[in-house]
Amino acid sequence: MNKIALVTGATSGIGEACARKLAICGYNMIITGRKADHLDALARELAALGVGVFTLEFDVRDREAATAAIQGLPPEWQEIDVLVNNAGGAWGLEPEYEGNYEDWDTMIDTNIKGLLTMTRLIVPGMVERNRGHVVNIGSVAGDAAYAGGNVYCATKSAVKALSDGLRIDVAHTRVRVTNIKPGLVETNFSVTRFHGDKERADGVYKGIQPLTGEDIAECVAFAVNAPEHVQVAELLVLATHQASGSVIHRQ
Ligand code: 8X3
Repeated sequence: MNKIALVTGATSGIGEACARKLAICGYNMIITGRKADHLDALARELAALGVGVFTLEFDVRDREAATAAIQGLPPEWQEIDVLVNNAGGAWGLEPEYEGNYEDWDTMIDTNIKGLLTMTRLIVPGMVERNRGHVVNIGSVAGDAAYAGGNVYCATKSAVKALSDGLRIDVAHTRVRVTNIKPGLVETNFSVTRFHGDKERADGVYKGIQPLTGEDIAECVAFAVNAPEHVQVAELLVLATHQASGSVIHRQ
């Protein structure tokens, strides 16, 4: 029986690339997201790779829906070996004193509370089985704040603290915890941040070759496929001409 991996926010970007990569690695995949049609299309693609696929349509912000989805998994899908907490994003780039309350709530509810909910639902089984791997998608933004990043950076700092905290709490087990911290990755990330302003989003990646979702998926696979005694605790992955969240050399 293949191992099982669950990826949240699998309908686009890093999540979609992770789902594809882990399926290629032979995992049976549970893919979750908010868009049923995207989930179905990806499920068909992954199934064609010869692995089992289960789709769960819910928003990680909806704790009741997340709980019902995970608790309602058929018995053969319940023993999740790898949880990729990917669902998240950035909304807005205003100065903190001018920020939008709704954007703040969306980021805090998705990037922090959603990740916590999934962890709370899935990690007890891992601890009980004494095996498993949690991969949290953090960010270079969690290492230091950058202009306008304020709340987004804070949520990614929280992902670092929650990854470190979980690693401590499961240190007596064989469960591993990895925090992957990407820099500039060209996905829908900036389109979301700028509320659909594609031109402004494109500007973020002007003059620099950004990372791709696939680059990050490779890092996830590296951590997950490492020998059992190896725990990749953290990986900071930047574009070559990026030195930090705020230092980017553009050509
Ligand atoms: C995404 C990376 O540098 O745009 O988390 O914040 S950055």
